Amino acid sequence: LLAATTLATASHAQQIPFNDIPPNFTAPNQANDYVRREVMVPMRDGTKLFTVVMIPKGVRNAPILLTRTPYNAAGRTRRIGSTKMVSMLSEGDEVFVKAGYIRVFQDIRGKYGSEGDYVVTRPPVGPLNPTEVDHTTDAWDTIDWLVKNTPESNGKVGMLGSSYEGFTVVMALLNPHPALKVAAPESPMVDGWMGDDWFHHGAFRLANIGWIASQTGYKGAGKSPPSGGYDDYETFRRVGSAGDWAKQFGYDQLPFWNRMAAHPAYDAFWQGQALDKLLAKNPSNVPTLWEQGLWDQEDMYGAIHAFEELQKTPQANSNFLLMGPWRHSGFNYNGSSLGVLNFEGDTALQARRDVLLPFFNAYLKDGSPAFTPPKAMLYNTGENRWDRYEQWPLTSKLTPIYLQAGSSLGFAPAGRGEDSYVSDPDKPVPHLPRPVNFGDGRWKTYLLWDQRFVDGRPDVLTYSTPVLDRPVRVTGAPIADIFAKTTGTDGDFVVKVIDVYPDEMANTPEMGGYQLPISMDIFRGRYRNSFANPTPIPANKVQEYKFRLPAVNHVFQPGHRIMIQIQSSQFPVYDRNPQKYVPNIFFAKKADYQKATVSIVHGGAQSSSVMLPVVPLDSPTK
Ligand code: PG9
Repeated sequence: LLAATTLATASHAQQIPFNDIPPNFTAPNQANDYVRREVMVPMRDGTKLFTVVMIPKGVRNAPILLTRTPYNAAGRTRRIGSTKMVSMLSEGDEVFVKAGYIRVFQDIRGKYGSEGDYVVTRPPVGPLNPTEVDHTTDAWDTIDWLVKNTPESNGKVGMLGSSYEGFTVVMALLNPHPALKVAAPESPMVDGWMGDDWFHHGAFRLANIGWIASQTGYKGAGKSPPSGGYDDYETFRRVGSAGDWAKQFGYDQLPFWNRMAAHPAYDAFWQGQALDKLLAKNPSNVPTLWEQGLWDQEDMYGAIHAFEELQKTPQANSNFLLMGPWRHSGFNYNGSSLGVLNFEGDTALQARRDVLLPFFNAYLKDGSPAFTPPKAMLYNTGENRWDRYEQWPLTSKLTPIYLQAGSSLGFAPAGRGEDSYVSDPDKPVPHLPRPVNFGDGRWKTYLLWDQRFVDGRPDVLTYSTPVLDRPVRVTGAPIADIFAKTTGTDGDFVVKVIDVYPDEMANTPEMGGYQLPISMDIFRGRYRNSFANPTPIPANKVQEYKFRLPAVNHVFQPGHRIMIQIQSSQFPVYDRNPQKYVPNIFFAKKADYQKATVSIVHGGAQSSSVMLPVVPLDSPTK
């Protein structure tokens, strides 16, 4: 008490401030190993785009690596505040930083620091874009400005980026600036209706609806409105259709939502911005590495379809495919594992270091050796190693594996039969074990989740081979060919190709019997005859539903089984089909949703199957 009194008396007497915050505090300015320039780059229409140029200190004649982003250039160039450029940029950029590249990120028009109007995946100038500017012209103008205003550069530019950032790369390729020497669209958004982000074969992806509010409700960082509950399975089920959800949360104030909801079918709105087709009509000479993950839960369609379209053009030789055992954008992070799977090292770093970097160096860094990637480099998810192919696809011949009676599966059709289930929109099949929250961390791995959580549900049909006594190798895109009837007048079909692990796995006991999906997708039945012109399904009449499944590069090992699962909902990642034909499912009424008895036909002339790209075990791989 005496000491405290003394202290208080002394401070009062001497008026020493009793305060721990000095008038100012500045950390000594440590030398950065980079120069950071933030510039507003003028576009041809006068709009200025916020651009961050990160230059390794002292560099000369350096190549430029450009990414045009809707996700905040300032943030994309400040991973952690640091004096080190390698720490300021993302993990995926490390190989380029170490190679002395200049790294540029730019906010696209209308977002974050850039001027102008924002339009979601702004279509090319034309019927869908009445202005004089798009991401083709903005990329052209940006590259032109960069090579004229970056004295440290050698005037050569490469573009790369994932997802939406991959979309802007593809747009640049529609009319590339002469200084654009090489490109890598990674999991790019290429066709939002067919298989990237918004729909898969016409089934709408509720998983992404929140993005519309957070991305188009605000110029800068946005947020989705609270959904009122943790279990998105329950909140979406209770609200009703996607249109009901949008109305409840105000999305009808958002032009992109209204535009998309007005185009549920694959009409001119979607066809007019299918970049795989547009690029193939006007293929560039820019060497391009098309990359995506084998379990890419967001943009599973764009890279491989653009690559395959370009294979049919005179520019085939300058296009290459890279598919690793990755989730969406996993190429830019540590690729040593994914969910329960462990791979042969950091597969993403291997691909960035041994393929992407030498490929870019060959066209951007003066004096670098020539480098040609494999025509198609895919991770072999059944033998845990990289396969390098000099042709793609390996085979155009597909081998049907037929559904058979007794939940069997085999390479020979069996006697005619059918298996039925009641599909109830009020009890849709979940895409993950409930509760399902899109932000619960499982979004990245739902495509490889053990499917035993739905196996055994009365509304999920499971067919499997006996235990294999020899390996079966599949490389390419399977095709689901399902013959079915329904008591409804619309309906969805989900088909999964699954590798069933042996019951006993001594090294990893918990993997015993694991049902690993290697390919799955959904098809909205109203589009069975035409994506552009949907028609009701004639009730109780067998119809054929034939659709491509995501590409695989896998070996079903001896001791494993091949399994096919079929169901008529996958919720809430996809919206529910009312199973009664309505003009626009976005605006289906609660009363439209009805149970339907679905019968899958096997054997005989209408024998349901999945046509597998079976290739010889010793198929050529470098
Ligand atoms: N392709 C991703 C995405 C787009 C739109 C909605 C949700 C996801 C992405 O750019 O992250």
